[in-house]
Amino acid sequence: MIPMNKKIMLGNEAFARGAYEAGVKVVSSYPGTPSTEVTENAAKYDDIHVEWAPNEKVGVEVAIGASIGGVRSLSCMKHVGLNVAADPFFTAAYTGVTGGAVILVADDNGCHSSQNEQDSRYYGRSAGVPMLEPSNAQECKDYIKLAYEISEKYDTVVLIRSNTRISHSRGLVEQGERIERDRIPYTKNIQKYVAMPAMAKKLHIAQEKRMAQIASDCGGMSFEGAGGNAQKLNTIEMGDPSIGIITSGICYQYVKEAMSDVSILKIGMINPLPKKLIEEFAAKVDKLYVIEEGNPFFEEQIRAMGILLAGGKDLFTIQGEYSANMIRKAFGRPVADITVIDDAPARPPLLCAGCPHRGLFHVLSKLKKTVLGDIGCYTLASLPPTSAMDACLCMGASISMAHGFEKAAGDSKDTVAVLGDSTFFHSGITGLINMSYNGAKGTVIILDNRITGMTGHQQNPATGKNAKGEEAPAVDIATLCRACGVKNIVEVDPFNVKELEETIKTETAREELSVIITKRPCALIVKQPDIPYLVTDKCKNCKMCMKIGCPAIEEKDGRPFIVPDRCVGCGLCAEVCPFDAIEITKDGKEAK
Ligand SMILES: Cc1ncc(C[n+]2csc(CCOP(=O)(O)OP(=O)(O)O)c2C)c(N)n1
Repeated sequence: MIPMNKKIMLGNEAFARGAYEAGVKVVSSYPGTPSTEVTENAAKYDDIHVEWAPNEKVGVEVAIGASIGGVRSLSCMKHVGLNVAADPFFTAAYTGVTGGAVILVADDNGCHSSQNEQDSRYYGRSAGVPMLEPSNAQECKDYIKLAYEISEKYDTVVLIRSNTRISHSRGLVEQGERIERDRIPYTKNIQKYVAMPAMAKKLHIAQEKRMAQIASDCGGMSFEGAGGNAQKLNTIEMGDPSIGIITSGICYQYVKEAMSDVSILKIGMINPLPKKLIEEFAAKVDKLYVIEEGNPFFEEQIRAMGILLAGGKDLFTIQGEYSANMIRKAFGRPVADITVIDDAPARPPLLCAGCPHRGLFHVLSKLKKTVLGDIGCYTLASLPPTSAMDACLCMGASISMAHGFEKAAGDSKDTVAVLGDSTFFHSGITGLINMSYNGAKGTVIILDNRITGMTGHQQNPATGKNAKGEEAPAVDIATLCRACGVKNIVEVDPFNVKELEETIKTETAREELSVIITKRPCALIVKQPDIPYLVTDKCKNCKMCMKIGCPAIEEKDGRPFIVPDRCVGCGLCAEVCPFDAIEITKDGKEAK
C-alpha cells in the first residue's frame, strides 16, 4: 500500500507540487508539449495565481514582475518557447530576483511533438544562470524546491530543464506541506532593475561573480529529498572503476538500467558544471565516458577542462532519444530481449472526425492556393490527401511568410496565410500589424475553433475562460483585426463549404489586405449530433468524399464507406459530394 503522503505522479505533476510546497504565488506560462501539465496541475492549487499568457515572452515577464514584487514565481514552456522568451530571459539573468524566479523548460528529444529538437541546455550556459535537471518524478519535486532556494540565495533566475520522458513518466513522490512565505517588501532599486547600458555593464560583472560562486559551491550542494534526507545534487556512485560514466536526467536512468555495475557521476546541476568533482571522478576511473542525449554539451566542456574521454558522441547520436539497449549495444553488452509488436496497424496523425479545419483545407486544396501555414492541429492538413500546406516554420510565422512571399511573387492572389486562434494571439498578430502598416495585399485566414486544440484544450484570450476555468473577458478577433487597420474582415462557418469557397475567391481577388475568420468550435468540445452519415446508391464512386481525409471514411470493396462508429455526423462529406449521394441516417440503424 502507498503511504498517505506518497502519490504516483507524472513528472509534470511533481513539478507543480514542488512549486506549491515552495510557496510559489504566481505561475504564468504558455502551453507546449511536454511542459503543459505543470501549469495545468498548478492551476488546481487555490493558493497559486495561475494564468495562461498569450505567449512565453509574456509568461516570463509576468514571472519576473512577480519576483520584483517580492513573491516566488514560475514560468513554464517547451524548448522552442524559450526562444520566444529569450529576450526577457537573458536580461533577467543580469538583474537577478527579489522573490525566487524559476523558468522551467521541457525539451523534446526525438521530436515527438515539435518542429525541432533543440538542446535548451545551451540557454543556461549562454545566459549565465544555474540550471538543474531531475532524473525522476521525486527529483522533479525536490529540484524545483531547491531551485527557489538557489534563486534567492544567489540572487539569480534558475532554469529547470526537463524533457518528454522526465515530464511524462510517473513515479512515487513524497508530498510535503506548503511553506507560506511573506512577500518580500518592495524597495526601489534602479541600479538592479533598470537594465540600461551603464547599469547593465555592472550587472554583467555581478552575474559573472555569482556564477563563479555557484560553480565553486555546486560540487557540494545538497537538497532535501524523500524522508527529509539531505542528498547531494551532483553525486558519485562508485562501482566497477574500469568504466566511469558522466550523465544526467533520463540518461542516468538508462545507464543504471543498462550497466548498474559501472561507476557513475550523476549531474543534477547541469550549469555550471562541477569541475572539481568531474576531475575527482576522472581520477578514480580507468575509462571515462559521457552519455547525454542531444548535443555534446557536457562532452565539449569536459574535454575543454583537459580531461581525457574514452567516448561520447563518437558512440552515440545527437538525434533522438536513447535507451538502455542503445547503451548496452555501444558497450558491447548483451541487449535485453524486448518484444516489439511490429504488426500493429500504422496510425498516421490525422485531423479528427468532425474537425472544423477540414472544410477549409478541402477548399484551399481545390482552389490550389499556396498556403503559408502555422503550428496547430491544422498543420496536419499538410499531409495527404489534402496536402494543403506549403510551409510551416514556427508559431506565428504564417502571416509574415505570406507577406514576404507576396513581395517575392509580386502578387498575393494565389497565396493565403493560415493560423489558429491561439497562434494568432501568440505571435501572429504582429505579422498582421506589419502587413497593415506596410500597406500589404493578401489574405489571412484565422481558424477560430474556440480553444488551443493541439496541446490539449487550454483556454486562450478568445475563449472566455481563464486557466482555472473561470469566466474571463473574451477578446474578439474580428474587432482586434479591425483595430490593426484591416478593412475587409469576413466571418464564415468552415462547414458551409460553398460560402467558404466563395469567400476565399472574393477575398484573394482583392487588391487589399483581408482577414477571413472561420468560426466553429473544436469537434472535441462541442459534440456533433453523433448520428452517422451513409453513402447511398446514388454514389457514382467519384471518391470526392475521400479527398477530405476524414478518418471515418474508408474504401470498402472499391467504394467509399462511412464507418458508423467513427462518424460524428458533421456532414462535411455530404457537403462536398457532387451527387448528393451521402445522407444522414435517421438513427444510425441504416448504416450498420
Ligand atoms: C513557441 C511555441 N510555443 C508552443 C508551441 C506548442 N504549440 C503547438 S501548436 C500550439 C497552439 C495551437 O493552437 P491554435 O493555434 O489555437 O490551433 P489549434 O490546434 O486549436 O487548431 C501550441 C501551443 C510551439 N510549437 N511553439
